[in-house]
Amino acid sequence: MRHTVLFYNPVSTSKGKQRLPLSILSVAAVIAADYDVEFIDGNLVDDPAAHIIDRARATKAKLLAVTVMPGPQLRQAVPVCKQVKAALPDLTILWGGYFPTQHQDVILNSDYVDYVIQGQGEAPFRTFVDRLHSGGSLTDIPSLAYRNGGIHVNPRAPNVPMDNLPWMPYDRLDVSKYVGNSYLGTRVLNHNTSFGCPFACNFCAVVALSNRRWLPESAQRVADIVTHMQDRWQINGLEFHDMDFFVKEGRTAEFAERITGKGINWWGLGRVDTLMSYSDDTWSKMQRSGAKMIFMGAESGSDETLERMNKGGHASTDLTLALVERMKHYNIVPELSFVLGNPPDPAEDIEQTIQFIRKLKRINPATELVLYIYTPVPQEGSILLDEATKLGFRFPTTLDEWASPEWAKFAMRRDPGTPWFRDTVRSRVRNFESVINAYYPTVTDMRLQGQWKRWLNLLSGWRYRLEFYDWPYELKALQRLVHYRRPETTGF
Ligand code: B12
Ligand code: SF4
Repeated sequence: MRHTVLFYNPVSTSKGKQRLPLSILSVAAVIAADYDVEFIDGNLVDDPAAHIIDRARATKAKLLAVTVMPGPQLRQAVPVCKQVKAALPDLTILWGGYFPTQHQDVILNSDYVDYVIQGQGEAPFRTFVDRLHSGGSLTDIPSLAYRNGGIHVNPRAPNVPMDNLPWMPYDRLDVSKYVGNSYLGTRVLNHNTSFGCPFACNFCAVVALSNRRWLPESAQRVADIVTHMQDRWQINGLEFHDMDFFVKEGRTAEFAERITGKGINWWGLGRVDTLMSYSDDTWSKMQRSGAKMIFMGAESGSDETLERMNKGGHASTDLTLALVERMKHYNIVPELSFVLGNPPDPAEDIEQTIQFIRKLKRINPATELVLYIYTPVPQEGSILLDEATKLGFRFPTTLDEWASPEWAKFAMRRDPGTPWFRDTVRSRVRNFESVINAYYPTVTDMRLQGQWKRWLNLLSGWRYRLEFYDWPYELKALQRLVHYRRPETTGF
């Protein structure tokens, strides 16, 4: 008899913008040949707890596997898992993903999550599922954290190369519900082609997950999957959700060659220094293959701050300026994220970055901006976290606290309420953002066309020139009127 395993992806985005839930699909992939797998997506159903309870009763499932990012996903996961556990105390609840990898203790101190798997999930998940259904010790599984008297955290399992893992089980969910419409095209899907990142920036949650390892799918396999997506769902746009798609130039160039001519526009995340080291030939191949926009962490307008962030590699502000200039020639839009308001002097940090962003926009006005506010992540040896701790910062000690609106805001990195971050500093960032986005309206907002762009640009011109950003109520009102979409509302 085949057992059923249930998977739950808590809500992560606004209605209509849902993406393929890659986190649960990738762990489901390794058991799909031997178990029935069912997905409940909080982005598609209004009452996920009721669905889970229904499906668990109908299928007699023994396991609910949940992926959890901090923020709104965590906010939904907490009450839903509580409700499910109260209704079905024998259903084992297992959490994996970014939040459980960083905060296992607070999770296991609750009485409704039974186990946590940390880091790359596939191999430990397979062992866990087999033992849960066929018997065997659950406590000596690598990467597992569990309660038994106290909280135990097992050493991590060795990472598995991506090409040794099965394709995601696309036939087990309705993929057509995830085909979206964006700047990239009218039929857009998403895929993940690698695990990890070789760097260790000390504000970044990826470090705890992958500990500086990067494991890629081969260019051939990526191209095969993309071709399958086009044959099966007629995609003309693709988002790559890797932490760093571009680590190996050879892989990027080969992939680009393989998909050239298919009419697929694509987007991915990378590093400024890596991309700057690519040859002109690779850039031309990327352009020909449909690369439209690349997301990169520029992080700061100060080299000293980049150093303190442990950005590593050859990261520098000069390199960022050179790259945005270079990308103009290939008609590929740079989408740059910044981490502002770093302790100990957030106001000074913000001013330096504002000046730097003005320079960037002068060089390449098409540059998209994503402005985050610094929030600490648990990381050993992080100078930023040490400074934050000295200034009174503490992580929540219960899941209920994590699920509160204040801590959800913290996770969204726009209005975090950290002890060093004052209201005046927050307004400075948001006012600057309103003015610069009005002065250089984004190309990714498909609703913001011709006339509106001109109006926003005209109205904001005097402010931008005089560097006067305070009280931009007229711009905010107009932006609301035309539903201005900040790039980071896509979540990266
Ligand atoms: C796609 C994505 C999104 C999507 C939604 C994803 C979804 N699940 O529906 C969108 C765009 C909506 C989004 C939104 C946000 N995101 Co986001 N997102 C990502 C991104 C780019 C990829 C995640 C992904 O799918 N990866 C591919 C899968 C296969 O990998 P994975 O999730 O790591 O899964 C592996 C393991 O983690 C583990 N695993 C994961 N889940 C499970 C579950 C079980 C049961 C098991 C056993 C194992 C397991 O096994 C998997 C396979 O090895 C990551 C960065 C990155 N590249 O990882 C950021 C990232 C996860 N997001 C992040 C953030 C901050 C956000 C936002 C808060 C941003 C914002 N300011 O608005 C929002 C809020 C989300 C919410 N509502 O809670 C941060 C998390 C930071 C942190 N402190 O942990 C990340 C790491 C980006 C970053 N570098 O800062 N995001
Ligand atoms: S910020 Fe980017 S480069 Fe730095 S560790 Fe995170 S994913 Fe890697």
